[in-house]
Amino acid sequence: MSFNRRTPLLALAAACALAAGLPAQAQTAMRSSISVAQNSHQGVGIDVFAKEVDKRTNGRIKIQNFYSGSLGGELQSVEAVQLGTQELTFTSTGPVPNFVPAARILDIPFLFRDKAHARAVLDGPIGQDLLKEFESKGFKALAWGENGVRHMTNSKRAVNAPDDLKGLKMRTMENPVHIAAYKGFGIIPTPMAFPEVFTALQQGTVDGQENPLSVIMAAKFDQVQKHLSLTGHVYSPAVMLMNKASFDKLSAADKQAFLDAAKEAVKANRARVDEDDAKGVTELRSKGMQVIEVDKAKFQAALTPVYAEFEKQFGKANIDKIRNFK
Ligand code: EAX
Repeated sequence: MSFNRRTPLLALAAACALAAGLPAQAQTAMRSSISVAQNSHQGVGIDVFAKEVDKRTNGRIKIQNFYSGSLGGELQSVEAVQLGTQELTFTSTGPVPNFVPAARILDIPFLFRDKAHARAVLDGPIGQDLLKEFESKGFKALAWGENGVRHMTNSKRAVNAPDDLKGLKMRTMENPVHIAAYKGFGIIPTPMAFPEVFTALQQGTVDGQENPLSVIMAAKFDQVQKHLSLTGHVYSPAVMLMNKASFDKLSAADKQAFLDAAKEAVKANRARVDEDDAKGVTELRSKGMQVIEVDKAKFQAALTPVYAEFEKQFGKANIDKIRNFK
């Protein structure tokens, strides 16, 4: 048998096993996806995950990764994982409240001081308890990862202060907490799946959007957006989701392998977010974006009425528990 790139993986594995005098081992194939490009903080996450699962299961479980929303946007992917038509996905919490309402609290703007604070909450008891909330909805949530700190871009005008946002038509995620909050800025929110955003910006269907530097770079939004305001208005968690039935079918050792692989994936994912944040402004400026440092406290103050509403909805004590977490 001669091998080339078209040789099916299974045939290859069987041939290797035969050559080694071993019985061919059954292989399981699974699929995972992200909505952004492979060369990104999320791409590195799922690539490391697939590699670690392969290694830790001695090649018995192969994960095929799909990038750039080729299996659909995040809402669609989460739905597919819930149904089991796709085993895994790595998604921002954008669409998550539609499936697991308990996780909504994490999407409140200005909830976390910075990434370190967010990571500590997610890795601590609050975050770990929230991961368990996914189980009754058909998911095994393997780990919290990170999408990053979101900033605003648009091609209408320089946004220096909250008032400049009034009347801007901005694409938002399909996330009820973001939508409610951004109305408080005077923005006209237009929820839309991520794979449609580039074209919507290009064609002027919306004036702007908001995303972490990692996403702005990976999606090349600099090509269709002029102004970037470093509003840092909300932390965007990500979560590695698996279909619950697929996870339950695994042996105890393989379950542990998946959980350990997810930990490695998150390390790589967060490290890449830090890297992107460190170089993002310079890179996006060099690509022609006008980058504006803003007084974040003013943007936070603009949301005071919305915050009063959130405190009623989520319970002030629950919000404070996260804000004051050390
Ligand atoms: O998860 O939809 C979004 O804006 C997300 O930030 C993006 O797809 C990466």
